[in-house]
Amino acid sequence: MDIATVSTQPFADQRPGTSGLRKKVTVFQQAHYLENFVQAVFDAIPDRSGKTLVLGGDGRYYNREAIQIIIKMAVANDWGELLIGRQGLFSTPAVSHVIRHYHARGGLILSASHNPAGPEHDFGIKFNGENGGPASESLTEKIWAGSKTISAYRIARVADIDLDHEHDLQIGTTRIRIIDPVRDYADMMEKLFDFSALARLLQGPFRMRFDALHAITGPYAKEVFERRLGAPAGTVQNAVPLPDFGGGHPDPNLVYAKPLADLMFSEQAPDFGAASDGDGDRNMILGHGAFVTPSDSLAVLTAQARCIPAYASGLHGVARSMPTSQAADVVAQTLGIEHFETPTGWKFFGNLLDAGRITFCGEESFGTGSDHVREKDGLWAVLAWLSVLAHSGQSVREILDAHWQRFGRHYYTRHDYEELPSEIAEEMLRGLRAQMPVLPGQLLAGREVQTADDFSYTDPIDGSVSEHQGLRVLFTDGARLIFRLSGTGTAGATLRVYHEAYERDPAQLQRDPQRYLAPLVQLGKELTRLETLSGRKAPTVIT
Ligand code: G16
Repeated sequence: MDIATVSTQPFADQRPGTSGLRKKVTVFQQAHYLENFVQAVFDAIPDRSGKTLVLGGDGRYYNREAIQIIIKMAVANDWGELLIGRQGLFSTPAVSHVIRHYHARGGLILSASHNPAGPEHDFGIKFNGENGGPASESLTEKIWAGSKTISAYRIARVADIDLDHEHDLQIGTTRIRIIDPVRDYADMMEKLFDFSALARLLQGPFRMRFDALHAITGPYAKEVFERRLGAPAGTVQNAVPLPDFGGGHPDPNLVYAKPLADLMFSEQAPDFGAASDGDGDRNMILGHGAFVTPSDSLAVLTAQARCIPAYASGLHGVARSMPTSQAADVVAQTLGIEHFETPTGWKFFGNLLDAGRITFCGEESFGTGSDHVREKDGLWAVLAWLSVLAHSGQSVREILDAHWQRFGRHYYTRHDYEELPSEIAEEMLRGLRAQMPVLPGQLLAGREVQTADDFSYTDPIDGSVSEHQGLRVLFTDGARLIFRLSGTGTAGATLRVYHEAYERDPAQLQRDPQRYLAPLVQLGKELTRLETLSGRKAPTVIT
């Protein structure tokens, strides 16, 4: 077999962000760009020889081309076996499961998550390790360092392989298996949840709508909800993954999944609505006239875990990312289990999950999951909610109301300002940071500031420290105002401002979050001099 060593030059922009390397497709299409990054990943895993690598993506534009390149590079870099999803498809949680199930050394996931797809839009790649989770901070740094000094990559000069049928083949010393991307994952769901109870629910008068947004969860949701659980045909909408996601933005929130949101707030609403994102790890949960914030979703599932067979014996603990509301903490304190606050990024949950310190974890960015894999898992969250509904016989609205009555409500909203010039976004944060020493003790937006800091995290398992994870203004009444720049955008800078306030008064639990939080929203704009510096009067997206 002809293995070529190709000379190359480093690219300066291959530092992975919150979740791998995400760039415009046109950036990835530059000669050697993908190859350099893949070689940097392989070089960071010196023990790869003879081991198994899982490979697949969310089906977006450039998925197939990238997979063919990676196959040839994996062969040239001594991988012993490749497990590839048929048609090059895998959801992110399915890759995490397949890595664990087949004891692979890791996996490469091709996705830019919820970002739009197509020749003018986004592509991405990330490496997950043998625990099934995103590469650690230290491995990520190693990959980045390698990308800055790379001078050559290795690639086998062989023909493209057939990705469309399940089959096995051998190239050199590498065995290649094209496998069903759905079966193993669906089997796992069947073990975690009571499928008989869920089938009774979905085959009765109960109606649900799942919107796959033309992205990867379509085949998974069809298999789980319609085929295995017997929900009526049509329960899953937009179920065929398209290379451009149908021209949409597969981000399951009230803005980008608007048709579903409109349906759920209409007279014709089914009992339950849900959506997932481009690569299947995010989720949005809706009831008739009810939207469950991701922070509340984590708290409700933590409180109701006994409704799900796999978790009926109790949870070890729960973790949330720092900007996620503190709703789950209140539940954990009541249940007497540990709770943790990590930086943004699923990778930070990995050590806690591996050490058995937590069972559930979640993020405000529409991510919820458990120790069954090491990624957030959209369909898992939907099945978890269905389990709660089936067990309680209550509606989503009733469950939320009862939860707030018992634990209080954490009003919450995130405002995103997308595609800001980077220097303007940096200036806003610099200005805020400069004021922080004098904020404690001040009365702002009717609340007293307790502390103001830049969040730093010490991993309780390995002691590693991650600094500069977001600016926080914390108030004495538990309210919080948080500012950070997104690590997943591909154009300019995205400023995220997170607003949260805790309400215990039973008469104040049904307020509109935007109105309730308006003083904090205004304060956030003032502290960053947002309008003056950016000229923006309103956020691009509110979640
Ligand atoms: C990724 C990470 C999440 C993170 C989210 C938003 O999600 O896996 O942990 O919360 O990005 O990150 P940021 O606020 O930096 O944009 P996904 O679904 O995009 O892979």
